[in-house]
Amino acid sequence: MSRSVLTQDQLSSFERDGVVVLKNFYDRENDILPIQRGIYDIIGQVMIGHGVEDHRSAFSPETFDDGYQHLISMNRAWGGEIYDAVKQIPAFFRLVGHPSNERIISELRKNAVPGIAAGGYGIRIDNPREDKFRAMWHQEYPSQLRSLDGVVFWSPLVAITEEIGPVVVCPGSHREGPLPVIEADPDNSNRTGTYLLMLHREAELLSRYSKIAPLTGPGDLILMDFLVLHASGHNIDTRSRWSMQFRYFNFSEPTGRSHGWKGSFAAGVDFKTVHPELYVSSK
Ligand SMILES: O=C(O)CCC(=O)C(=O)O
Ligand SMILES: [Fe+2]
Repeated sequence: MSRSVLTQDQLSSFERDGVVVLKNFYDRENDILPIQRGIYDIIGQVMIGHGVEDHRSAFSPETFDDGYQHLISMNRAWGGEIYDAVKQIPAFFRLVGHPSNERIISELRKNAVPGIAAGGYGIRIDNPREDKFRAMWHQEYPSQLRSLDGVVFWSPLVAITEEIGPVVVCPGSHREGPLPVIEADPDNSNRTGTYLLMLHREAELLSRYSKIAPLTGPGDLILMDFLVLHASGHNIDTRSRWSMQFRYFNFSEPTGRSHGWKGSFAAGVDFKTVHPELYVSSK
């Protein structure tokens, strides 16, 4: 039999905590650097597109996002253009489809038939002190669906410090099973779709768990169970926090199979039509 990707320790941590951090999992030179270069090139193209002079130094993996803060200070919508563009970088697709990712699912989920969640991959750009797109406390399942036992792959492109705002996770909370959600009042929020979902009885739930906020860097990988509670940190740095996420699921998990592996908001589906029992109306 070929060697496992995950150690026995990592497997049992994931089972116990619903989260595990794999240091230096991807190859910085071959897997990560081409993605950073792709972002650098796209920032250059957006500059050309909007007639902004490019005074950047040559590409380096440490400063691949140079010029981005300047662009969004001129026009925040150009940041949205970059956000939509960078998830189409071929090297990013190669990382999403990296053979080790599929192996991870097979090792974590017995008899899995692995799938990549369509529309469930992208590169977050969390800008300093911007709240609109910050993820509130959530389980992944309602906003992704596909299968109950999916796994979030989370891997940064910059050094994740306390200031830039690591993702925060409640180890062990996946054992709650799927939890009901409510929707924040859209009239009193600038959020839409999945960003409106909030856990029902959030404070009481969170009071029962400790929190971890792992400091990671390019090449590291955090795996999160689709049911573990997690939230975005607050970026109080001056640089944007660039991080990649994609989701694998399991075609052989009965709940997902019974709804035909439907996707959620990103697939144009309102999750409460699939799981009305997980929705608590606040009206
Ligand atoms: O990176 C973040 O701030 C949130 C990440 C998250 O919720 C996810 O990757 O599923
Ligand atoms: Fe999430």
